[in-house]
Amino acid sequence: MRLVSKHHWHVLGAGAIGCLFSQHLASAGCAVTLLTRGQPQSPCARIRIQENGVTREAEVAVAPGADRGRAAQLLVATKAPDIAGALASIEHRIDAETDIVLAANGMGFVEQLKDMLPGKRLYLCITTEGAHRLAPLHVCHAGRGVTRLGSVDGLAQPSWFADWPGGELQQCLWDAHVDIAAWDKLTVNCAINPLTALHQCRNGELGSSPILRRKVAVLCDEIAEVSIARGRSETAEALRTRVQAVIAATANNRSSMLQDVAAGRVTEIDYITGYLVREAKRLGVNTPLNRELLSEVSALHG
Ligand code: KPL
Repeated sequence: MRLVSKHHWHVLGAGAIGCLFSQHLASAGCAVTLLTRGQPQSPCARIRIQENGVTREAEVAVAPGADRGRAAQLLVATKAPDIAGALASIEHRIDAETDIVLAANGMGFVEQLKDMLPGKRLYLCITTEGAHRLAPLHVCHAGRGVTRLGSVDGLAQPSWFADWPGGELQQCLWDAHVDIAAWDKLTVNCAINPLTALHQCRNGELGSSPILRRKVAVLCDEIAEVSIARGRSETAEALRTRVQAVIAATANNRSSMLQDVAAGRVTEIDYITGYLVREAKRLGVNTPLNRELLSEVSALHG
């Protein structure tokens, strides 16, 4: 049986990951409040998570972000380009004791937030749980993964971490080097997401189409060179193997970037390939195919 926690989580972003974690935390005994941009229709809502024909549900509170009331534990599950705006809209709820947990894809937003909210305690949540939205507050939990939480400043594990492991998050751990996990996830996203968005294909096609498989290999060569320049020891061959394993494990997925493009939303390209290309430039590494994909995907929502 899980221990009842007294932590109250405020959540920004009711997409697939926001709903998945909100339902999980509510089932663990936490109070959960979804913060909305406008006035919600009702002060509470039911989140439904579907997995292999079984539905898990949880009742959560819903409140306008603009209302008063401090957020002690704040989970930010918006897309990377929306984080700064979402946090600015609820700045009045954030104080010196607020712990901000960022669960977006990509990198580069931590630096932005350090300027915007100096001295605030920031944490990353790097997850490979597979989830997509079926309808508002209704999510398909399509694949189990690993969730790593850690402080961007190397702070010790906080008491609220106890809310996370267990239940449906079977592999959830505290990671003192979560920045490495973030980079490793970014490298996989760089190799998969832009190609699937441009070729409008499921992840599996990057393994089955010889032309796309070749492009993935070239991307991995470039990405591994940047990783090595940053001090990571993973070879291009090891990265190719890791990426092909993710492609095989998520063959039926439509990547998050493909879903954004299909829905006409701004993509996270600037925080994924854009971040890699900026790092490559800083370190003097040439990444022509990544640069090409960056400009092609950026042009889709130019
Ligand atoms: O993280 C993903 C994404 O779509 O953003 C992958 C691993 C590529 C799975 O689709």
